[in-house]
Amino acid sequence: MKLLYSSASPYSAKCRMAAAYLGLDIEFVAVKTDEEPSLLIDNNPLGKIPCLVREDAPSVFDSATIMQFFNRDTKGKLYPRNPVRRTEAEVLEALCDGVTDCLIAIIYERRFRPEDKQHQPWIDKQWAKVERALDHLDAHLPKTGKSLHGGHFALAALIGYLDLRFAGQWEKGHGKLKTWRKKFERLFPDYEALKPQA
Ligand SMILES: N[C@@H](CCC(=O)N[C@@H](CS)C(=O)NCC(=O)O)C(=O)O
Repeated sequence: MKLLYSSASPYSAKCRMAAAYLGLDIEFVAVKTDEEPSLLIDNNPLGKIPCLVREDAPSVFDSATIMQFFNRDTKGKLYPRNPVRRTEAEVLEALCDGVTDCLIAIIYERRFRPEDKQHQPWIDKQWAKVERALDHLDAHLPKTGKSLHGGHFALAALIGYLDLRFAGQWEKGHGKLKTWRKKFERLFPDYEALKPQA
């Protein structure tokens, strides 16, 4: 299997970290989404990463679906079996991915629109969602024991993306999230190599 990714992509980082944690035999293939290579659009018409390309089987996207595929492929090693804990892990992942959606929307507004067409109130609305969600996460940090789950990887990918693109803008009032990142790094030493990076 091949996982199409880019090094800065937070959704890709989530899946790459999970794959490494599970010890899956997957080749990571870097792609440039802007160039729309056929390897990507033939496997995901949306032209988005991450995308898992399988031999003799349809490709799998998006990142949450890939995580569930990894979980089934490892007979349940990526999410808790207990139904209450499982729902908590999935909601945590949905929240972190949702914050990431807001951050990506801000980045794309600035990157793809000419300066005079960028709409600051819309950017501000996205940032308000980010702040609200970070406040919530800081106040409700997930428990992190020896075994990690999909929600932990989503949170670690989100923090890595904040560090990469919004350094100096997100940390104030979110000290517990910063401490959590250090704890996560100790439990998952590959974080430094796999977190979103330029
Ligand atoms: N909901 C999707 C979002 C994926 C996504 O937006 N990925 C970005 C890179 S971080 C992308 O491929 N952007 C290229 C594009 O939108 O054309 C997921 O969780 O996989």
